[in-house]
Order: sequence, then structure tokens, then C-alpha cells
Amino acid sequence: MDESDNENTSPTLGVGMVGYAFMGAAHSQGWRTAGRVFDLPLAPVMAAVCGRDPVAVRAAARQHGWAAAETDWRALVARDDVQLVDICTPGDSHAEIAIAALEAGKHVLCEKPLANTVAEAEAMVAAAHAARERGQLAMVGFNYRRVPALALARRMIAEGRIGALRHVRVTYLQDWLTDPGAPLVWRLQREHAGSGALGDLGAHAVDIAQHLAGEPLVGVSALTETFVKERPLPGGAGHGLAAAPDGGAARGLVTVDDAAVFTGRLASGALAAFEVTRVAAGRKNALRIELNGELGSLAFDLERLNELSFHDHTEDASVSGFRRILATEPGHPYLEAWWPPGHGLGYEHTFVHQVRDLVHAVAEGTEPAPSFEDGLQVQRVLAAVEESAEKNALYTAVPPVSP
Ligand code: SOE
Repeated sequence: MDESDNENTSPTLGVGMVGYAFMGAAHSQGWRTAGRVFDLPLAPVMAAVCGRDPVAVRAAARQHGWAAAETDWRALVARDDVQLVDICTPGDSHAEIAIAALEAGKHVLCEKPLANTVAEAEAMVAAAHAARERGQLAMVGFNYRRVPALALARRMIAEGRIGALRHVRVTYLQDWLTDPGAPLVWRLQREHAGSGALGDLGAHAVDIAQHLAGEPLVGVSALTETFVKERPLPGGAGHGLAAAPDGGAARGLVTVDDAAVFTGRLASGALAAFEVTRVAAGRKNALRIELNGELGSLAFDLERLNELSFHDHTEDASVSGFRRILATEPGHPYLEAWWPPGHGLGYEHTFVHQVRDLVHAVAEGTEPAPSFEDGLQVQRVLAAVEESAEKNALYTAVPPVSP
């Protein structure tokens, strides 16, 4: 066989990623795999990864397949071989890096939540609008939109399979902070994370609810709570969600919520209920969604992510009921390129699908979804939740984002 038979002749898209911990690893999988599974119009090239620790970032580059390592994100943004900057840092640096990258002429993918505050998210949207005029794209990484079963749910809702929506119920439950001895990692510090379970899990819950419903929340009524107010400082073995305390007596204040419970009203008048927490013992990554419409219902659980439950209320009541659709078949979203029918996917595939969709948007010059505007709108919902909680569940309107 001629060597040229193996050559990928697609034009390339040079990618630079900032941050290489949990989300950086997940995004790396996406960049590494998408072009090997899907037929992409541009071949992603993993040009460079950036982190402050020179030894650790070089190790991350080797482990995740990046060609080079940088220790200053400004140097990464300035590289000629980088056309797209992927931001996987804590929320406190999203705005600064995204705006600088857009101003430097790069496309941007930014992990959720878009920012730590509404003001930062607004500045990012302004930079994205200016960049759009120059043909650059900006997308926020709400990866659960790319779970095939949830993409199928959206398609079914848009086709009218459950009719006019009446209820959306979303719970996102984790338990990694249940133990009061779990250390005070950055996700528990307002200055780094913006908020707690609310920004971390509530951002996903709000985005997926609005995405499936196809309409925004217009107001919320909320309660939040921090059950464990002080925690030991980190420093032992492990990091991120698996971090260990440093073993000493030093403790620090938790400055974000452990949990948030809120109700909301969608633009159509449908009612929504949300519960997000990182202290629900035994619940690992339980994002559960149920939508009830005039003609039927859909239900999903991320812990069984290949399944979608559907009840068709127009069927004969004596034989109707929830049935399980396995979203693993040809014709289901994203399944065309994976395994033979019936072979399921997992969490990491959502990041591969995210890259697939973004690369198509870049090549075709179309608006990527979710856009920075979508990220700003979610940020406004989160801000309204916090405002309502401060006023002890007072119903709080969400201002619209004008296009
Ligand atoms: C931690 O709670 C976390 O990793 C979130 O930050 C992610 O966005 C979610 O996908 C899984 O849980």
C-alpha cells in the first residue's frame, strides 16, 4: 500500500488547551478521538497544552497527546499553530483567557459554567459578538447536550412526541462532599468557583432543561444551603474530586453552597423543579430529568445514559406505560460512527461529540451551540437563584438575553 493512502488530507485546525486536570483530560479525549471516529471537515491538531507547573504540564502533554507544553496561557494564545483555544481552567480565569483569545483572532471553546459572574459572562458575549464579525466562533461546553439519549429526547420533543410541555423535573445529585473531612478544594471557594453545587451542577441542570424544552426559564424561587461550613485544607494524596486533606489541623471556610433547590417557570408557562447537591450520599453522578407533556413523558438518568424512557399517552391506556428506548441504534444522534447496533457509549463520548459539532461549525461558519449567549443566559438563571435564596425563596425574574 502506498504511504499516501494513510494520509489525512483534510485541512487542519490547530488547538491549544489551557488546564489539564479532570476537564482537560476529558476534552483531550475529545480532541484525540473525534477525527478518528467521525469524518470531520477539519483535522484537529493538538498543538499545545498550558499549565503553570512546568513538570506537570509536560507530563500532561505526554499523557494526553499534546505536541507541546506552555506555562503561560498568553504564550499559548499567541502561538501561530493555534487557531482554537479550549479553556478548561476554574471559572475565575474563563473571562480573561476567552476575551484575550477572541481578541487574538482565535475560536474559543470554554468549559461550563461560562463565568463566575453575570458581568464576566456579559463581557465574554461582547467579545464573542465582535469576534463573530471576523468569522470566529465561541462555544460553551455543556457536554450533556451530546449524550445520544438526550439529543434523541430533544428531537422527540421538537417533533411534538410529548406535546405541550407542563413539567420539567431535574435533579443532579453527587456525594463527593458528604464527608465533612473532604478537603477545601477550589470548587468550594467562591473566588475560584463562583458558587458551589449551583454553578457546578445547577449550570448543567438549567442548560439541559432549557435545551430540551426549547425555551428559557423566566423566573425562579430558590433555597440554598452550606451544610459543612469549614473543611480541612487539601494537600494529601489525590486531587480534584478525589483530593485528600493535608493531615494537619488547619481548616478553612467553605464559601459556596453545598446544595440548591429551586422551582422555575418556563416562557410557555410550564413549571420546572430542580435539586442539585454534592452531599447526596450514594448518588454518584445522578443527573435525572423528566419532562411531562400533554401527549406523553420522557425520562432520563445519567447513571444509565444509554437509555431513554418514553411514555406515549395517546396509546390505549390498557397497554401503555413507560418503555425503554436504547439510544444505541443507527439513526440515533451521533451513533452513525460508533459501534454496531446495541453497543453503548459513556461519559467521555460526550466530549468527542462536542468536538465533532464544534469542528463542523468552524468549517461551515455556522453558529455553534451552546453559544456564549446561551452560557450568559444560564449565568443569569444562576444569579437569579442566588438572589432568590438570599431573600429566602422570593420569586425572582430572569432578565432576557437580547440577541
Ligand atoms: C463535579 O461535580 C463534576 O465534575 C462537574 O464539574 C462536571 O461538570 C460534571 O460533568 C461532573 O461532575
